[in-house]
Amino acid sequence: MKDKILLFIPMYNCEKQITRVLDQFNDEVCRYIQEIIILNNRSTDDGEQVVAGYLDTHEILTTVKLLRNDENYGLGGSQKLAFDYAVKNGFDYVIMLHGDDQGSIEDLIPYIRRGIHRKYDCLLGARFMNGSRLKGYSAFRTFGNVVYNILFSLGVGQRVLDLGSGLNMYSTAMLKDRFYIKYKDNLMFNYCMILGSAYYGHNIRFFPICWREDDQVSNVKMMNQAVTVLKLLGSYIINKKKFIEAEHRDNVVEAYTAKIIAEDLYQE
Ligand SMILES: Nc1nc2c(ncn2[C@@H]2O[C@H](COP(=O)(O)OP(=O)(O)O)[C@@H](O)[C@H]2O)c(=O)[nH]1
Ligand SMILES: [Mg+2]
Repeated sequence: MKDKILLFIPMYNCEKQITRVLDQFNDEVCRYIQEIIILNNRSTDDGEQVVAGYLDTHEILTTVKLLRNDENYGLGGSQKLAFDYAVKNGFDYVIMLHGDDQGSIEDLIPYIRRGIHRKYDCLLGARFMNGSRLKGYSAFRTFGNVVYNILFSLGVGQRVLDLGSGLNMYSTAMLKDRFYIKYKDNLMFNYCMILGSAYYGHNIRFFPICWREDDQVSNVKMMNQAVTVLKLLGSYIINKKKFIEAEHRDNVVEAYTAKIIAEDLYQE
């Protein structure tokens, strides 16, 4: 039976890049994806109008919905919202592709075509492994990432090849108990996911991706984040159970909710 796959695009202030991301959904890619949701995390630019205009003028051969978060929940909060949506609507898998056009869905399609996703709890895009292609990343930044991957690998006792790229695929079976709900809502959500997955023994497969930085603006404050991430890893190593049970959010959100702004339903 065909898998039901949701793809979500977290969007925050990337009006310049979002149409390039949507252009990636050609007919071949759409064969594997039942629905795309674009989650506008309350952008302050015109991203939402750009997406609505795109949907009016382009035909994408799958259902596409544009949603607006009721509050800015951060990137992690947006992921939680999308995970809930996937579970609630009976999807088997959920894919995240960042809205600022740094990665390509094409890197994942061959794995889906060959059914490799069914053998793992999650497929995580990796920017720093054999076969990955980086464009516009400084040597310093690459080095820093590789060092962190090594530290995390040592900390969790298994190989970690990326702490959080913008292209991942999860089985909803892994997500349905919402083990991640208390993890950070910001850009550090995926670091927590890696630690959580190691704790629960999820079956992770990293796959090489291409990742580009041309006209994107990263919101990662590198030095600040580097220290926070180390503390996160440290607290996990010191007491894993405590880390897993702890509340990591600065601001506890009761429910992550969004409204539908536009939808294009597709009937096969
Ligand atoms: N920074 C940031 N990005 C968000 C948020 N919500 C969704 N995103 C999206 O998450 C992705 C990653 O953010 P970005 O700042 O580019 O981080 P980086 O590419 O990992 O350095 C982009 O596609 C953003 O559009 C948010 O609240 N803050
Ligand atoms: Mg980015």
